[in-house]
Amino acid sequence: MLFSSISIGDFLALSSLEQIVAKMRVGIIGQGYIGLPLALLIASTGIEVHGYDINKKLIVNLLEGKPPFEEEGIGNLLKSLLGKTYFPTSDLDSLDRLDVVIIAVPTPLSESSPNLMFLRSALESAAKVVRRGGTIIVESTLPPGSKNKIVGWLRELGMEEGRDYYIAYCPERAMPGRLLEELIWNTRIIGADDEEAARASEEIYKRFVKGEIIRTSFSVAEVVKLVENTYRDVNIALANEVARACEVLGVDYWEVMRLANKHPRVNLLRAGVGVGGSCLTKDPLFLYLASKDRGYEPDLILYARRVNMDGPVRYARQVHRLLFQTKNGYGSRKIAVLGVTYKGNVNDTRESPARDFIKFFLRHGYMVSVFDPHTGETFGGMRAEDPYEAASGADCVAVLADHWEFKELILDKLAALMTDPPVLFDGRGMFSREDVENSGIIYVGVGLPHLIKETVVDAPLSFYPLNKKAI
Ligand code: SAJ
Repeated sequence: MLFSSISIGDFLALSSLEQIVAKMRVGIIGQGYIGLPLALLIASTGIEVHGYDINKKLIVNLLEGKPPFEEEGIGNLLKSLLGKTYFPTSDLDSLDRLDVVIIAVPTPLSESSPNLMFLRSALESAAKVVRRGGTIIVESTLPPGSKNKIVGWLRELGMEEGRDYYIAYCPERAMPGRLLEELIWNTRIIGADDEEAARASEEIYKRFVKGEIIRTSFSVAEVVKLVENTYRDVNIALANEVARACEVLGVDYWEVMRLANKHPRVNLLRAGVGVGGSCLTKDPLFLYLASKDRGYEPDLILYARRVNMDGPVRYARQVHRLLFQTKNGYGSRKIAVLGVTYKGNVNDTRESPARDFIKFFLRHGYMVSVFDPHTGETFGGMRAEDPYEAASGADCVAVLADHWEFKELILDKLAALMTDPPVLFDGRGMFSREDVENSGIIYVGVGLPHLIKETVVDAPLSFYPLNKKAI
């Protein structure tokens, strides 16, 4: 029987399958960006959910009703379910005989290969707490061909697939900033090679997923997950390449994008200073590396990654050259960076392009002041309390994340605070040229015509006379 931890007595006492499912006990290993929202959504359907994480501080905060990140709806859901159906814990020994254990831990890329260390240790934990014949569901992103590895690791612990446990791969596909909404509404892929694993997974997801639920094999699900982010990364790289072409052609990419997208089969994405986040920066490489290992090198994927990775240093160097040109070498050597998260309206700074952009300027003796309304991270720059404090005395304000708050910037006020002539670098195509130029600011940025004269292409990186006060 599917949920054999329920006794016959319980079974008879329950009047409907609904209640049987509600009696299930689920454990989720990893209470981060995916594990926590997922745990709360499942708990909101009446199922008992144990959210396990090795990070004790995170669990202490969750027990106090404090989520570790900013995401709409999570705080309220946590407060309403805590201690009722949702139980955070860092004590694995307090858990046992769970019907389903879901794994949502990071699978990063370390030194050009997928690092499955956290996954392996999560599987070892899952093996201890799943009931015999229960199901382990992996939500973490996997490189293709992971199932054999997983089954092999569990075999080393004396567990046989189909006897001691069943396994499914149901990759998460939700975007930070819209996690709850996307976990509910996106199509959910269930990758399982046997009926038991597919059925147990479906029982869980169908309780809160309002999108389609589609079954496929474990290995197809692995590639589907990777190809989604590869598709996005390659398309952003195309936007970035076209934007760079526009810059040297003296044409505005944003107008090109708007007009080209009037074509019914064209959808150019937004160009930007770089691509960050924990997913697009590694998933395409998982796909590339797995294919390369088996004899085919999908070079387009690698090239797109390279284009998206070059952005921060490429644009930092351009800003430096422009300042060399516009300030005749006598600027304040201070840059203000607004927005350091990997994208707008989130507080996540993982793999953010802002990091390399800021490091470039720090390395070359600039003072970098940073303001971000969503995070205290500065990547080594000096934290400012508001955008005007950051801009005060700066040669250039660089906007790197498209937070809504930056739409409200008072450009005249910024201009008055900066060295002359003030420069705004728009890394996300956020502002209107007219508004910026009407405030007397030199407007440069991704996809905007180059203003750098050929003669300053080789602007020395340590050109400015060192201004000790500014450093
Ligand atoms: N970006 C651009 N131009 C665009 C869109 C995004 O430069 O037009 C940049 C963003 O600024 C950011 C990066 O790309 O730096 C990634 O942002 P994102 O919003 O495209 O994606 P993520 O990483 O937040 O979430 C992605 C999503 N994948 C797809 O949309 C295909 C999400 O659905 C996945 O679940 C998630 O990765 C994941 O966990 O894999």
